[in-house]
Amino acid sequence: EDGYDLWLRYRPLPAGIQARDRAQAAALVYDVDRHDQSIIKAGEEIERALAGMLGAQVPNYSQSVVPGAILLGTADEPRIKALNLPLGSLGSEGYVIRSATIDGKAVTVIAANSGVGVLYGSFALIERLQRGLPIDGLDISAAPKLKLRLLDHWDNLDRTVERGYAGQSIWDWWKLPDFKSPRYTDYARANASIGINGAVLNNVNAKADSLTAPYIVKAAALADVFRPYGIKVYLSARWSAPIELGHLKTADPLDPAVATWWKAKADEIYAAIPDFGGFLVKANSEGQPGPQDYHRSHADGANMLAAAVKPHGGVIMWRAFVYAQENPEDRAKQAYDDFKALDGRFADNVIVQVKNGAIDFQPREPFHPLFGAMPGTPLMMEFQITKEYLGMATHLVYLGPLYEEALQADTWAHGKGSTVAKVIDGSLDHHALTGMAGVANIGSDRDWAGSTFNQANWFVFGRMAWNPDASAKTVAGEWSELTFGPNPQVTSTVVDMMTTSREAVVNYMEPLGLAHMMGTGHHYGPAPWVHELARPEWNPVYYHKADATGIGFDRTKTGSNAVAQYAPHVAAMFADPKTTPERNLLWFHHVGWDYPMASGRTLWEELAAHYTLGVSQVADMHGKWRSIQPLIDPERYAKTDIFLSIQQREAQWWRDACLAYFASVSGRPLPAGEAPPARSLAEYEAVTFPYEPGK
Ligand code: BDP
Repeated sequence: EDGYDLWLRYRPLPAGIQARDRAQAAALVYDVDRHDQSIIKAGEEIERALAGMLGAQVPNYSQSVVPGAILLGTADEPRIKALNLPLGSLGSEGYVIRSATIDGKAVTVIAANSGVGVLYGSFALIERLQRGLPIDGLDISAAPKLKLRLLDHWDNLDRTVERGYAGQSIWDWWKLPDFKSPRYTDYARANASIGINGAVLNNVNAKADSLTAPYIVKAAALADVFRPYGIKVYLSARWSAPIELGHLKTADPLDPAVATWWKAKADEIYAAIPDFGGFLVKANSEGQPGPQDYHRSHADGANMLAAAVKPHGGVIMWRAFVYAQENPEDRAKQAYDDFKALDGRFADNVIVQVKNGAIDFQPREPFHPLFGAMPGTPLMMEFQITKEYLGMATHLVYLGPLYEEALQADTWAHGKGSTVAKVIDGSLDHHALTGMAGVANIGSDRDWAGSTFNQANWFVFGRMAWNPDASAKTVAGEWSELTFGPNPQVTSTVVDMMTTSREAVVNYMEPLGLAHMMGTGHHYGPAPWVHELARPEWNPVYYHKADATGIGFDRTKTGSNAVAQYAPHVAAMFADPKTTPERNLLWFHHVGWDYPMASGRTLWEELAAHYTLGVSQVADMHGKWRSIQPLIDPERYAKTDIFLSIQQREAQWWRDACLAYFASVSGRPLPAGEAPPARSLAEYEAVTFPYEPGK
């Protein structure tokens, strides 16, 4: 088994369960004359699942209901209408699954207000079957809490993928629009099965070419494949496209010719893709052009584009990931500094896309201070699914706990309980436009994401975009059952590994609030020593500020005062090292090497202990994986086993290199009992990766 089937494996169920389920899955009934493409896809998926799991080719009826039928339909389907199901509050994407009786026959009804809702309900029923759960006596209703549930592909037109570690881009632009790889359909199935309803096709560091006629036709071909699965396409828009493509002299958002150019461009796209989702924009960040080049604000820029897509129902997702100007004092403050004052000034079809933390997708960051600080503006969450800073494809790191930690963080914007989840689901400040984006980890690799466990990150992202209050641990269990089969020993072992893995990577890379100590460019290995790059905030030494006296970034009022960007309760907590959670200590404070920690150890001892613990946590994960070898198929077992060996070696490398470096800057010996690094600091500093993936 090579992982291609993801969590939609549909392998045969045990004989006893097959016998039980066959009675409840005896036929499929839906009205084909309605030509609802999503319901037709739902029917196809159920047929495929039943054939695989039950070995049953179920008959397919349009009209008659038979005992044990699965009936699919929308609210206006006469037999469904007669059941008076509680569909009213479930919106256009929610669904009901109900065990019911129609004409005296026991059936399972999957009903929704749209075909896509029926498709989501069908995947939910299939999931129950896959996990060996009974499908009688059902009364389930579900609806997504967020409106936009999107994958952001950082895919370039030459098929390289920025920060992608799973091969080339899944989009074969060269062969599109004619050849639509079957992989596109399987991509859509997988996404629909976890409720993802949009894909931004191209890199945020965008080329204007994506907006030219030939590429619009290619994007339209993908949109046609995705449409029945409820997935809209979006494009990253290059701010300077009016100059590059339209030969205008300016891209000033307040210049009428610029607005006219974008309006015509939007009209052209919508003519080819009537349900085009809209644009994602990275502006005035890392060298990208933007409205500030013309002394206009991010709101001026976003609103001009918003007007272009508004007549077609499109949205603008405007990124708050900005660090364009020289801001040597504290990079973590810039997004707030640029955006806070714009609160309430964005058009109603603009949503500001904010990364989970204020710096950049690190193994651990405190929640971004913009969450809760812009009540008059819808904010969407941006997570990274691809593991740019967490060991790329090979390290086993389940991101569910990272997502959960960010979503459950309390902003205190309106007092206790003002979680980030409530900010982004719109409930805190009453916004209808809501969303979550994940930077995709998908590529042309046979197993899509580069490793079996990376698939779990795609999966949990979908689950949390559907419900930001979902539990990472519960989702890990569901994913394990779908991926390895519902064997309790496998599930408990795999869930253990997954729930430890995020803390392990924090420990062996950046414990106690450290950040951005990865090597230049590749962001893979340790390089806390780097100090010579042109801009101060490109250097790891800028982030950890270790010297002979201590370590950490002072973000209190004696330093950058970034703590003041949080609501008063949170600001007060982070302002004092005694009330700052130790996991965030060095993010907010510069403390002495002998600073006393809760454990009774000094900071230096604690830091070393965390690094060493991280290495042993990886060894534990590896041991756990080996303990279930007989229960896992050989191909997927072996790949994970080898990857865990790589991770073990590299966790050790991270520990050794960082401790060697911190011992040298602090002028201290390693704490008693800590094993010395395997190599000299100079040897670690000499490691380079000229051809790393993901560039
Ligand atoms: C950084 C990545 C860079 C992206 C940037 C972004 O290193 O490749 O372009 O994020 O989010 O973390 O725009």
